[in-house]
Amino acid sequence: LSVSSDTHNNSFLKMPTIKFTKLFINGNFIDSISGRTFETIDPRTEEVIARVSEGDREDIDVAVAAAREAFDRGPWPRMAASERAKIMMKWADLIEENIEEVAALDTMDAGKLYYSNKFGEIPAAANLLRYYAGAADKIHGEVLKVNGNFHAYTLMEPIGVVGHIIPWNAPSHSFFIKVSPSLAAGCTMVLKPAEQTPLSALFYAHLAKLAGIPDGVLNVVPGFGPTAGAAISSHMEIDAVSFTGSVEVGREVMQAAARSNLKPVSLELGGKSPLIIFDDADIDQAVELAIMGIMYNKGEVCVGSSRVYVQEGIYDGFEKKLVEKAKAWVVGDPFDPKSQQGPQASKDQFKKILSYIEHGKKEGAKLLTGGNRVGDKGCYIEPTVFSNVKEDMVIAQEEIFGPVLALMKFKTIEEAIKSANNTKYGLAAGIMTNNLDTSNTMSRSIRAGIIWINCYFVAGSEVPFGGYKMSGFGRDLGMEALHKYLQIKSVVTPIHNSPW
Ligand code: TXE
Repeated sequence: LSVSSDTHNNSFLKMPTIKFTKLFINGNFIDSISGRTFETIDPRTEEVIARVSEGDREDIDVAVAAAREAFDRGPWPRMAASERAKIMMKWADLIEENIEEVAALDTMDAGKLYYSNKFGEIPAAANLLRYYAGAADKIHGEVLKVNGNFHAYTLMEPIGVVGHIIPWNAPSHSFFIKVSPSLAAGCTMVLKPAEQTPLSALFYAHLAKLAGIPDGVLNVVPGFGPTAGAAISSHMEIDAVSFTGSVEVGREVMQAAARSNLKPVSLELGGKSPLIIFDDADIDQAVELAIMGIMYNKGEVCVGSSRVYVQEGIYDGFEKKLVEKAKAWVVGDPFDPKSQQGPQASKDQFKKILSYIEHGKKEGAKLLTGGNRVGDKGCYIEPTVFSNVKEDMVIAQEEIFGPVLALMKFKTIEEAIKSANNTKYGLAAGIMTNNLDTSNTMSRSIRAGIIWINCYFVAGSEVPFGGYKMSGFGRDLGMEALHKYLQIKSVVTPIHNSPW
């Protein structure tokens, strides 16, 4: 393990002042009705960055009323789709003009690498706006020929007021994954960022106003899950909910939706994704992908390759190189360009990961490297690799959401398929082989929403993303995501004197 020498020395960057800490409702930044605020903490130092207004049920009511008004009577759903697109494009440009500030906010709030925010996640988030802006004026129904002297057509209408509940591991990307397609569809919305990472969402709200998004269309209400979050999923005036987070809360969101107005729900939940490396794979490339697959964003990635299966012929060589690579992985201040891994996003997540590591040791897995906290300040954890992991161990079954890799060996393709599917989750999987038959068989046999062959993490606005099994249902990204925010209306009418 390498520790960056510049840990906590941010002299090379100017920290942004925090400008937006209030609820954004109906185009204004306002205090919460209760007047309460909560702290958002910097996981590099465990110090308070800012106090943020705490939205609760009554603030969600006000935000929903604004979104309802903007949907029922406002210009957004009625505007020419190309006009909506223009405003979305302008918003995307403003994000890029302010990229350093917003990248720094996510680094301070979530411990994410600054340069990865600046050159990766946030440009990708801006491009989501552009992708869906391009789709806005291509949303249309069909004309249908029916029996008798009738014809029918379908209209694709926006579903209405949408509730978005998002997590803390990718605050910018998850914000735009939800907001962009729903805006393009003509919906209005209330979004609750995670309580750990409210800052970039509020900054984006400010930019939305500058871009010309009409008041009431986008409302951002920071707050806690059981209060503000639950108020969204149970609200009678919210027409659909899109959620990304844990399985436990996904279940609660679905129950609340069922008990209230039966609003449709889409859930993007966790994963325990396998990376399966066959004997014919290039070992160096495989090691590279295995490390990136789990250590990227300190393992706080729903598609992280937390289970790595290696075929027996190359296992020993792979294990040796993997451990060398994990030991050389640089943990340090996420503002430092030399750092490859910053702190976990919160103290709770940090503790959860360390307790899984202890569990792994007790279960009898062999700790090859890592396993400890780095330093005595901040939420830093060593890149950790376990071998001798058995399929039924907790560390092979539960989502750890940290830099912890479980390494396993397999002999045959049948065994690899069985192991890959031996989980309640089904979000992603990676396969490394040069054999076409092997990759075809594997990609069809694994029950997961995305399969990467000889690559990992490669995604884009265009590629639908979501889970099988308990990783949830519904798809974010791609044209597929638009359908979560649209309803089909069929219209049937007589047609007289039709020649055919
Ligand atoms: O998630 P929660 P947590 C997994 C990951 C992580 C674990 C716990 O394994 O370690 O979940 O993280 C809001 N009604 N993922 O506890 O609680 C909450 O305020 C409505 C995977 O942070 O699910 C936040 O905005 N909303 C994942 C959001 O739900 C509620 C990303 C997610 O928080 C609520 C994050 C309620 N009753 C965690 N309770 C992924 N799929 O990428 C909480 N929330």
